Amino acid sequence: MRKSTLLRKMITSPELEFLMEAHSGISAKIVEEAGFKGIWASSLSISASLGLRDNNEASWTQVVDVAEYMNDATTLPILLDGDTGYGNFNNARRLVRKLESRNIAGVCIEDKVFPKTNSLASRGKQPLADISEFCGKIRAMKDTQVDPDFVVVARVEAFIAGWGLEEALARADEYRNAGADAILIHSKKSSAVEIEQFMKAWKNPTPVIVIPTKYYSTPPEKLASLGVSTVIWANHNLRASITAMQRLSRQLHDEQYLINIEDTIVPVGEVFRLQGDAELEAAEQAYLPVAGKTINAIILAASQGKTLGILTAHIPKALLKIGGKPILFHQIDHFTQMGIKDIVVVRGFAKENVVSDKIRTIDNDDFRNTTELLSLYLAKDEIRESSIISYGDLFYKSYILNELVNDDSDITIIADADYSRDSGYHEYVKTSIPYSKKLFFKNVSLSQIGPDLEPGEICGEFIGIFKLSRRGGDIVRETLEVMHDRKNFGRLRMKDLFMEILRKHPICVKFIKGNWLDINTIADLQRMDEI
Ligand code: SPV
Ligand code: MG
Repeated sequence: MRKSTLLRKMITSPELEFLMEAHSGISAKIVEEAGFKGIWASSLSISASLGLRDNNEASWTQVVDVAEYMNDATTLPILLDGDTGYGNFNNARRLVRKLESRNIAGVCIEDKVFPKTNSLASRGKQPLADISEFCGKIRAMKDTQVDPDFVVVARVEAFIAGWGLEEALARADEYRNAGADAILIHSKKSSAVEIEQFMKAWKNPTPVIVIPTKYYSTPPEKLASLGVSTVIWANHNLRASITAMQRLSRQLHDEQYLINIEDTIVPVGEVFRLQGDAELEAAEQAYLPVAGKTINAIILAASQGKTLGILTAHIPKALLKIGGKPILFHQIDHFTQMGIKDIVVVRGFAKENVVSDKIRTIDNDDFRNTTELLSLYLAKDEIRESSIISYGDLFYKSYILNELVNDDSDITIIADADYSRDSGYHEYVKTSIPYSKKLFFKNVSLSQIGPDLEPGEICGEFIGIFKLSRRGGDIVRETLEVMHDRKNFGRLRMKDLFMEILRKHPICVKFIKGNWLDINTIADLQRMDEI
């Protein structure tokens, strides 16, 4: 059922119905969870929660924006307190169009003059609108609405302005004739005397709504017996939250300690629940890349990086900073942004510095005598359904990771066709087809890998990141077990693993061109900062 239809049913039902005030998305949600059937988007509460006065200080578009947040947060229909309609008939009908487009169920306008003053304020006059001008406004609003159930409530302020019963009745009757779906008769007396007079004299079928803020001791049964259709609790969530916030702020200011506070307020988890976190979690399951759900990452970050001298005297090279952030944490951020939250780091040198609540760790305490292959061996049981293995000193653009995540070969390594020929250690690759632009991001298979390839054979350079499917993981684990028996295992490199695998299984190569660096020298580090 449309929200407008729900609201219309409420105000025309023979039962006494209640609209509860809300002024924000979260308060709208709270009202719904309490069991109410409809919401009053109060101008007093909305303006106050914005830190403004209820004198049209908030622009009408700002009010409509708040109403939209409220509407998004609840399935309940909202009756917006539209003050005077924010101008003449033209402004009021434009308001109707905007409210309809944002699925607000109805609007109440009051017969005062823009800018209006809150009806309960002791300060300020309450000049009333000209009756015929206000009737024109109602007609314009009714003529504009597209949804026949959109509700227009006409609010009579004759009692508020001190004009008495006769004026109130005359106005209500005119507004009914102009097409109002309901009359809101307002009073600021501390008893319901004016409401009682009005209801006894009101012989029309048009429903009547009241706001008993000031005559709060009047029981709802009394209002029901007078024939009132709907009661608005107009500002009580706002006032309750002010009471709570004042009490808490004072206490925390005085005590400067949370110990006595924590149990008196909702846990943060309740905030998350009200924000609809569970829905987002379910949506993530449904919509994030499939690989992201089961993929995990293993970062090999045990080595010190001696060639970097003083820079790595106390931290491993994976913790060198680029743009103020350690390289390792650039990687961790790339992974988490891809939805890969299961991250294991194999640490070794200065391992006490490699800590984060985003990672688990495995220690390669023999890091001085071993290479990245032994680190991988230590982490082999972490290779699961789909795993990305990466060197810890690798700095790369995140699209490279994206390409790997979406690759479904069993073993895929990334190679840079724009390879370096400096004197450092590089694992060059020879592939089934040499790199060409047409190949960009297509897979080819690895024929050979190592530092000693003939220049004419080199197609690219392994950059230190690869992905394994479940089957690829099994192959790597089995191969590592076989190789582990060799005496010099601790000195073998990743290329030895790949060459061993190639004896029985293919390895895919994805080519990139640049957009990454590893760090072996201070010059590398400077280049990274330039990037
Ligand atoms: C509101 O809630 O903003 C109202 C009711 O308009 S009253 O504050 O009584 O004017
Ligand atoms: Mg108001």
